[in-house]
Amino acid sequence: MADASTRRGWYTQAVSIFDALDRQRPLLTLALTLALPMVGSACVEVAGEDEGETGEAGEAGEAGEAGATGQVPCTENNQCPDDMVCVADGDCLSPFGLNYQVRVSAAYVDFTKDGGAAWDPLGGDPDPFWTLTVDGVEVFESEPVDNETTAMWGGGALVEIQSDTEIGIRIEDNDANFHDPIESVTWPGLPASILHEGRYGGTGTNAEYLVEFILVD
Ligand SMILES: [Ca+2]
Ligand SMILES: [Ca+2]
Repeated sequence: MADASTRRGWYTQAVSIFDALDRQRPLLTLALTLALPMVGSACVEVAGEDEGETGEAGEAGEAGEAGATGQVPCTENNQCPDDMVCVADGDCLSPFGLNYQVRVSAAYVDFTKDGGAAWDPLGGDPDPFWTLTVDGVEVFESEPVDNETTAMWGGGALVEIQSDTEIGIRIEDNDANFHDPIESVTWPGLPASILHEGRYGGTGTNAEYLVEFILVD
């Protein structure tokens, strides 16, 4: 079909295309360099899927865990095992025997009491405040937030929490005579996982609320 001169023609054309590519090599190199991060991450994902079934990939995972226990300095709790916290010098430690700023940071109270009655005798929204007890002793009472179903607080109390420290939280509607209970929770000893998370989200019949445990060390 094609005689020798036509083949030579193709050859010459091919050579000139390669020459052109060669001249553009710096540009191609630049383009590849820019594309590499994307290509790289795609490769990692594919490799993970492929090697996930092999034993060796599993061992690599264990090595990562070992690093998180202390060899690699941590900067936040979620770099530590689920029952540990990250302290200021970068070590993952037991969460107990350390100081925490404890507070209810938010409460979202229902518009009425459980059963449908208004929070106040003459109607009106609740006036939430919260108290903290440690081993049965009240150590902190927040300011009330007047006539709001959504309340937020800063501050709180500094508490050294041991594994058997009893922590109690009570959220109430501030009233002249009798404070209507909103929600309460008591831990005979806080689970390490809550201190690791640094927070506890509660849901009751009258409100949802968030308790924070902020490590201070
Ligand atoms: Ca009330
Ligand atoms: Ca009120």
